[in-house]
Amino acid sequence: MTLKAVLTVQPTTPFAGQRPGTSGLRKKVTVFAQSGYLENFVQALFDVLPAVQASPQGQTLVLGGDGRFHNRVAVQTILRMAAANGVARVLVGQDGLLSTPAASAVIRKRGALGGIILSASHNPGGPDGDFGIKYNIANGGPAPEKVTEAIFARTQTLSTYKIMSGTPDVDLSRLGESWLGEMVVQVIDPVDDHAELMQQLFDFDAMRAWFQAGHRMRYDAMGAVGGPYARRVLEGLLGAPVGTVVNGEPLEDFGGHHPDPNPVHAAELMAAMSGAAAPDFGAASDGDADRNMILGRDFAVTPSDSLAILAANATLVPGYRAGLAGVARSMPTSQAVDVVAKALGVAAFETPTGWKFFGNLLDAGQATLCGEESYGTSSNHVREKDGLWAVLFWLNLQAVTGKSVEDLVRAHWARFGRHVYSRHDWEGVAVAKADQLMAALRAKLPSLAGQTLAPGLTVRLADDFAYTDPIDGSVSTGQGVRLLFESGARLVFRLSGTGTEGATLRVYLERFEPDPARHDVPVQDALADLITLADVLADIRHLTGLPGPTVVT
Ligand code: VG1
Ligand code: CO
Repeated sequence: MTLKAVLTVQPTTPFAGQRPGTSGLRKKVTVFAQSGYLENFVQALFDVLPAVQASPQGQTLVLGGDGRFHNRVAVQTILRMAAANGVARVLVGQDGLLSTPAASAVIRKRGALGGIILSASHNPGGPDGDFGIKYNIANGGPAPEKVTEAIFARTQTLSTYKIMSGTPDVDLSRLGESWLGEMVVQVIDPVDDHAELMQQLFDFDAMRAWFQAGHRMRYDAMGAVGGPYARRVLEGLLGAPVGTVVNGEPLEDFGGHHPDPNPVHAAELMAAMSGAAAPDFGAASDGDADRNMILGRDFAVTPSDSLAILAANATLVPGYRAGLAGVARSMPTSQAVDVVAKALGVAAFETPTGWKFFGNLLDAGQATLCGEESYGTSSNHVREKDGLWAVLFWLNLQAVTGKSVEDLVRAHWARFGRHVYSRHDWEGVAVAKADQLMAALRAKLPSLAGQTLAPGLTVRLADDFAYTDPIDGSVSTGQGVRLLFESGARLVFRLSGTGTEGATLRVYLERFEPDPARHDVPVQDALADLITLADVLADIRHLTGLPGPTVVT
């Protein structure tokens, strides 16, 4: 007997606070699990699509997530709602899984109208953890602000949502097609399209030979969705020994890990990469596998440096043999890549934080590589940051140059100078205090230009970063307070837009060091005067009530 799906129009009332942040709507699982919460957001999306993009009726959408707690339930709800809203076909990753870069690749390759990605990325998971949802448009990239703002506005007015009922959950464990009402649900292998794309970009023969020569690597997937992707490529296609990928099984609570690949949360990998017996190459990805951490033996690569080094060496990799059209970085990311762009004679763009701001530059062919200081790097092959892509880029460079990670970084510093860089996060700050701190800083800005705030730190420019998109002219203001000093040093303050509890103040510190003799000065020492200045200027300790930053990367 086949059960017939029944279209139900369900009354609902708006929830406050459904405005997407830096990367989608992120809240506690307990918030998302409330009856109607996810449904309202998804219906708002379907309601605004005709105005901001195209009607979802008769279209194909992509759906998947990082596998965190609530992913399975949410996928079934969204499938029922897609069917009720007239979507013709949904491509859903097996078991509801798709990494963020893979979702981007699938949207592009299959010509979908867009995709819904279920992830709170680097935020912790589990029943007490975070959940998230975001919409990506037809280019495979995060929806721009005009779309997310329209969705938010609609969440404040809607009074019903549409959903199919009367049928059991769709079986997502097997590949293939089934019907949900008039809609086709096509369960796809979550890895295939992405793995194929990687083979088009990188020198797989050279990387295979690198492993065959006995080099060793450790890839920590942090119990998140990156495991299957890394295993297929590294242990499968490249012949790396089984066990190269650790924590490779996607788990609903990430095995208790905080899936944020930085030296603090990837402490296990840091330890494994220390000492003479450590592997040659270490890497990690985050909850949705769009971030990357790159390590050599006893050596960590700063993400801003990583972007600059990939740009400087891009022509050594098949996919970028013809050179770069341009590069782009988020404002808080160090200026290391700007120096490379200058040497290459290509444009360097500076955008607000968040991958959505790179989409237009990539679509217009003005930028080839993009990156953020927050362990995010990618290129025009997708419209998201891509963890495994960055790892393979570094592997490809090691394989064709015969140099270690540390050698590659040191050679780069010797040629271009070092942009000494650190980010200090002050987490769990009361929202009112954080707002007060930023408001006080903004009020000070007009008085700062030209002032010498500490020895060697004369302000050249102090502003609240605003960005005009060079392609569509859209303007984004209030993107972070920045102080640029005559020496090239920078100090940037902004509040996180991805957290779910209190506020997080991010302080970004940067100083240029041309002298190779000083490239080994410990980073926090080299930045000590900027660290002190930041505290004095923004009264951080006093206003946050914290004795020091909670995370230093
Ligand atoms: C953080 C990072 C930002 C990144 C964003 C999403 O945002 O700073 O660079 O794009 O996370 O990354 P915020 O607003 O908290 O500083 V992911 O991997 O969480 O999607
Ligand atoms: Co992420």
